[in-house]
Amino acid sequence: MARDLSKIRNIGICAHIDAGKTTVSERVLYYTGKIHKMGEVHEGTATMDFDEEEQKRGITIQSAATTCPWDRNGEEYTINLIDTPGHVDFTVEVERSMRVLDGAVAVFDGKEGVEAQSETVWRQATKYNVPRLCFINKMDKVGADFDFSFNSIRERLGAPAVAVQISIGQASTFRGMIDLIRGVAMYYKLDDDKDKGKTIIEKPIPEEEKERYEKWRHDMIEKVAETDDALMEKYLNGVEPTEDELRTAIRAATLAFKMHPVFCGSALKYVGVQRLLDGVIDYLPAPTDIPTITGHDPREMDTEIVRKTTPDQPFVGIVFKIVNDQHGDLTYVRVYSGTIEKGTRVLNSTRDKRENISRMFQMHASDRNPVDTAEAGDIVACIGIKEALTGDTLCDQDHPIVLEKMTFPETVISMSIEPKTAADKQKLGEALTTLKREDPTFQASYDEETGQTIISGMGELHLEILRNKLTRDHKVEVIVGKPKVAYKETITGSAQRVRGKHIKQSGGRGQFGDCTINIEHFDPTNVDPEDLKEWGWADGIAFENKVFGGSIPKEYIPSIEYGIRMAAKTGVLANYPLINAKITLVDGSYHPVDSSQIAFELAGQLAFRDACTKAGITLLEPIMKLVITTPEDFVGNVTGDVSKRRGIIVNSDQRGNTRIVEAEVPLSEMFGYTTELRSMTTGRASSVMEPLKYAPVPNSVRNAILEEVG
Ligand SMILES: Nc1nc2c(ncn2[C@@H]2O[C@H](COP(=O)(O)OP(=O)(O)OP(=O)(O)O)[C@@H](O)[C@H]2O)c(=O)[nH]1
Ligand SMILES: [Mg+2]
Repeated sequence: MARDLSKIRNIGICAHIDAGKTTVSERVLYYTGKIHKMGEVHEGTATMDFDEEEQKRGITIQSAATTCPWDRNGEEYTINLIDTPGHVDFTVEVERSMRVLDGAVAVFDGKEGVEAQSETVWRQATKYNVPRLCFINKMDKVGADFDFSFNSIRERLGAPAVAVQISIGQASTFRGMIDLIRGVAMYYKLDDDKDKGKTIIEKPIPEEEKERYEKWRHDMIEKVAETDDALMEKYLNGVEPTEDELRTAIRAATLAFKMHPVFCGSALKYVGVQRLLDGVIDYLPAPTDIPTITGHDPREMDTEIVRKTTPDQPFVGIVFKIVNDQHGDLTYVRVYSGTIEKGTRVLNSTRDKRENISRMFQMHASDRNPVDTAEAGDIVACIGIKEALTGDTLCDQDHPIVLEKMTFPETVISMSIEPKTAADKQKLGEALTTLKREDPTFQASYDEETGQTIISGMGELHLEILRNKLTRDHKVEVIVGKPKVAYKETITGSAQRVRGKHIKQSGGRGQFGDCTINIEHFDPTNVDPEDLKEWGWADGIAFENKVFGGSIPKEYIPSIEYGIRMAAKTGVLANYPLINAKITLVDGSYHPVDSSQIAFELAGQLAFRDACTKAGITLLEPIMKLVITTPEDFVGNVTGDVSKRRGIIVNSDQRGNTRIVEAEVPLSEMFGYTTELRSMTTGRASSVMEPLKYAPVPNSVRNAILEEVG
C-alpha cells in the first residue's frame, strides 16, 4: 500500500556538547512508545548512546538513528530521528546527518544559550539547507535564563528566531511553558518523578504572566506577519490571526529559512518534549516539501538531471554512513526518489560500480527490523554493499545520476602506531581499512622509511577512541606514539619556467621525459568553480595545461599531472603535504622511442620539487579556535597561560561571575590542555576547541620541527 510521504519527518538533533540532545532523543523514544523505560545519559543507560565507550564517558560519539510514530491531532506520523554528537572531534557525524536530513532541532543549554559548537553545527545545517527549530533545554538548571538564551540565538547566530513558547519561571521556579499560539499556560508535575511529564495541566494565562505573554505574542505575530502578506494586512487592521493561520504561516516561513520557531523545556525533568514533537510535525519539512532533487549525469557531468521525489520514479539514494558489523558492512542509505527492493542490483554512480542490496533494515539504535522495500523519504541500513563510501550515490542501473557529494574537514592530528605481535601486524591493515570506510575523517598511511603506520584524525579524543576500537572491536593490540600535529607545506612566492628532465639513454630503450612548469600560490576562494573543476582542484593542488600542439604528446600530460600530485602529497621540505599551489604546464619535449608515461611522471616530480624550492617553502600549522569558560578569579592565570602557548585572545565576554574567553592557539601547544586547565582552576573552568585554519609556523618553532623530522 502506498504510504503518505507527507506524514514522514526526517530530522536530526544537533547542538553543542552536553546541551541535552541524547536526553531529548531518549524522551522522544519514550513518548512515542519506542521504549518503555527511559534511559539516562548520566547513568549510562541511554538507548541512543548504546556504544560501550559512549556509556562509559557519558557523551555521544556516533550518530544513532531510530524510527518512531507520533500522533498529531489524530493523524499518525513517522519520525526518523538521528541523534548526533556535540564533541567537535566527531563533527563528521553532524556533517553526514545534515547532508541527508530534511529538518533539524537545534538544542541549547538554557543557562549558556548559544555556545561555541552551537555556531558550528548551525553553520553545518545552513550549508546543507536544513530548516530548523530551536529547543531551549535545561530550563530547570540553576542559572537558566530564557530571555538570555533566546537573545543569544538572534544575536550570536544572527538567526530569525521567533518564540512560539516561553517558560513559566526558570531554574528553581520553572513550572512549565506558555503556548503563545494557543494562549494557554501548561504546567508540569516537576516534583513527581513517576509522572514523567505525562500530566500537563492547562490553565488560562495567570495574571502575573499576562504582560510577558502579550509582549512575546506580539513579537511572534509581528515577525510572522512580515513573512505573509495576507497576515500582514490583518495585523495592520488589528485583526487577530487564528491558530491555524499562524501555524500555516510559521511552517511556510520555517521551510523558507525566514524563521526558526523556538520551544523550551527541560528534557531531564520530562518537560516540553511532546510539544516539541508537535512542532516537528507542524513546522519541519516532509520529504514531499522538497519536490525535486538535482543531480548530474555521471557520463556527462555538465548535464543536470532533475528528479521528482516520489516512489514511482527510478531509484536514487545517498550513502551517508557505514558501520562495520559482524555480518558485514551496514550501509545507511537515504532514499530520495523511487523505490528499492531487497535483492536488487543498483549502480554506484559515483564509482561506476554495481552493488547488490541483499537485505535492508530499519534501525532503532543498535537494533534492527528487516524490511523488504524502501521508498523515497526512507532511511534504511543495507547489507550487501561492498565498495560504496560515505557520500556516494546509488541509483537505478538504467537511470544513472550523481547527487552532490559531501565535504569533510581535514585531519589535524596524527599518531604513530605499531602492532605488538606478528599476528597483530597481519590484522592491522584490514582493521584500518574498515575504520577508514566507517569514518571519512580518519586516515591511515604506512611510512616506508620508518616502517611505522601513521593514523590521523580530528583531535586527541578522536584518535583515542579509534585506538580503543582497534583493540576492542578488531582485537588488534598496538603500541602508540605521542599525538603529533599534522603540519602542511606551502609555497611563499612563485617560480617561472622551471624545467624537470628525466632522461636516461645508455643502451637499450632509454627513458625520456621533459616538462617545464610555472608555480604560484593559489587560493580557491573567489575562483570560478568551472575553472577549479577544469584544473582538478583537489588536495590543495590545481593543475592547468597550457601545452597544445606538438611539444608533448597529449597522452603524457596526465602522467605529468600525476607525478606532480604524488610529489605534492609527500611535500618538499619535511614530508608534509604541500597545499595551496597552482601549477601550469607551459612547455616540454619528447623522444619518439624513449618517452613513456613513467618518464613523464618522474619529470613532473622533478620539475615540481625544483619549482617549489625556487618559489620558497614554508610550514603551516593548524590553529584552533579555543573557547574557555572560567570563573572571574582565574582569568589572569588562564589568559597568561594562553599567551605562553603562542595564543592570541580575540574576545572576552563577561557573564555574571563567569568569563568566556575566545582565543586562537596553535594546536601543537594544546596537547593535554583540558587536564592542565582543570588543575590551574581547581576544576572550575572548561574549554572547547575546534580547527580554525592553517597558518605559517614562526621561524623559531619551524627549526625545531625540521630538526625533529631530520
Ligand atoms: N538540569 C538538566 N540537565 C540536563 C537536561 N537535559 C540533559 N541534562 C544533563 O546534561 C548532561 C548531558 O546530556 P546529554 O543528553 O548527554 O547531552 P548531549 O547533547 O547528548 O551530549 P553529547 O552527545 O555528548 O554532545 C547529562 O548529564 C544530562 O542528564 C535538562 O533538561 N536539565
Ligand atoms: Mg549525546
